[in-house]
Amino acid sequence: MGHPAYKGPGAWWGLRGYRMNAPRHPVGRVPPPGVNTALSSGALARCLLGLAMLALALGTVPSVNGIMAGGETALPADSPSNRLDPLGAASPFNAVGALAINSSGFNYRGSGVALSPNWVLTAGHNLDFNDDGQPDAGLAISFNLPGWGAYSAASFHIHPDFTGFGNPSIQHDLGLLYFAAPLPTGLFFPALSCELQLGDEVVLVGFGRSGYGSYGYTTAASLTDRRVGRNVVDEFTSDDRGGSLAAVFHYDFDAPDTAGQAGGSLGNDVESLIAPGDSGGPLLVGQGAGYALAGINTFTEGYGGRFGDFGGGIVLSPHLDWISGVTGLLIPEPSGVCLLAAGLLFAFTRKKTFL
Ligand SMILES: [Ca+2]
Ligand SMILES: [Ca+2]
Repeated sequence: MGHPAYKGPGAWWGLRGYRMNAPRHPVGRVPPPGVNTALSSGALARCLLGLAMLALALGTVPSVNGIMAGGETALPADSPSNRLDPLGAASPFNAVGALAINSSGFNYRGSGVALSPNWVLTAGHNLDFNDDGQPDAGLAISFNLPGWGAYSAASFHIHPDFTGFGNPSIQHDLGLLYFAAPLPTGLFFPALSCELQLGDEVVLVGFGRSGYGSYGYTTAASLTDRRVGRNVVDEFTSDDRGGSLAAVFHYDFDAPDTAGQAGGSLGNDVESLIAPGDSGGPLLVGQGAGYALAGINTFTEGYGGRFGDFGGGIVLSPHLDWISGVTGLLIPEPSGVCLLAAGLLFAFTRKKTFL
């Protein structure tokens, strides 16, 4: 169920008290599994790319389901494999890649989204494992795009107001990766000029762990398994440096028996929560035939991916100037135009799934 709407700057602390027993986790710091399947590519991917481009042109972007699956025995039936995006290079989410991160000799997994041929946006904490708010010395990251390949980042940039995760704040948790050699042609970069609103139905994309809302994680994070899910924005926390700008978004992982209720589940095979390894992945809203980037997923609160846990991340619109300043990308002023388009898109595509 949705928790109470955000009522002002003081509500954040009440919220923290309410969740005092629910540990907050960055969702990028997971060791890799022992074996990583090689990325696939080739004729099938090119064929699927053509189909996806046709689908985009016709306004029929496939609707797909979540990262954490629903209840194991609830209906509609669901599973982690049901939440996979199998389209590889042809996916409308083909700009969302997995991060293979090495810092101080340890390997981690995360997610990120390409903004342009040379820039990828992710969570700041994916670049900062000693929590000092700065990219770690000797950091090495490859960006893995299913159906395309792996690409090595040349340099790293963390938002200047990021303190290190929870050290003391989780806000401004954004990082940029620069690629000296361009990423492949054909990526569907998300639009950046969208203002996130309470109640928005959002799409979550990432390469993190999956499992069942009934009892938690059952799969590892990977460089190949991109999953896509949905939820509804329940609440914002305002900027902890002052002002009223929405800085952090929150949503809850509703159990299937709340489907149809106000603030309840979007359906057992739709409602989702992010999980370890999804950190840095995008929070998207529909915009026309594509998607706009409205936030970056950075944390969960709760008990290991179960119903009743919370997810959240960084609202992007206050940071577009920073992104533009670092990358040189020209970004239009945010507008609410995408929201109407989102409603139309979701109404049009709700019955379609990848599988
Ligand atoms: Ca650091
Ligand atoms: Ca929810």
